[in-house]
Amino acid sequence: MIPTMKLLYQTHSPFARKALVFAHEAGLADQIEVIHHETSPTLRNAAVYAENPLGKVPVLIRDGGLAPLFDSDVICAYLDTLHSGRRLIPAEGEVRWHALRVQAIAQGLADSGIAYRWETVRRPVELRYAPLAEGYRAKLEASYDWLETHLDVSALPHVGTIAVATALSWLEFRELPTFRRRAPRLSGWLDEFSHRPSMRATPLAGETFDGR
Ligand SMILES: N[C@@H](CCC(=O)N[C@@H](CS)C(=O)NCC(=O)O)C(=O)O
Repeated sequence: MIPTMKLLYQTHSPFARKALVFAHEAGLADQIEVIHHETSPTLRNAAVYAENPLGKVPVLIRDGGLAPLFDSDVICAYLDTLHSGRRLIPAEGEVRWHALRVQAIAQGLADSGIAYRWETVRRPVELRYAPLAEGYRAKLEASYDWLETHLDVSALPHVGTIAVATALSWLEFRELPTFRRRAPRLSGWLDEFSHRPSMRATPLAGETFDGR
């Protein structure tokens, strides 16, 4: 199939991978050309800014002059309208609110992990603020505990579990505070989920460039 969409992507972005795993799970991956971009708030990527004023990936570029879509939540919601299979974002009922709440936790995990990395490795040493790093560590750990209790580990994949799997695997890839010891049920679920073809097709790789 000739791709009709382009995904501005990054091989080490949890958010970009979430959108691409979602596309695989929805059976749409062959309609998407994936284009790697490096992004950082300290190193402007003009091609990404041209499509998204936040300068962030992922961005979905659609054929026919339709507006580019961002962020990963919006891209997933759009992709879910393009296939005739089981909805990956449940349309109604408590399952919908559960999936969206789990997605929100996953977004927060990735955001907190990025913030933690700024305070521990990305900023110049003299600008790092340890109490802020500890504050983000607390958010990560509380979210691991929440997922250990609340994640529907036996459910079929949905936007929330896709987002959690891509966030957790990125946190582990970057060697951020671990969930393994405090959340064994979550760990077992992630190991299982990571065998899915959608996860195997989208390995994490690469370093962040902040321009220094
Ligand atoms: N809420 C956005 C977050 C996207 C995001 O933070 N992407 C990172 C890569 S992991 C980025 O491009 N950052 C560049 C920047 O902050 O300027 C989403 O879900 O897509």
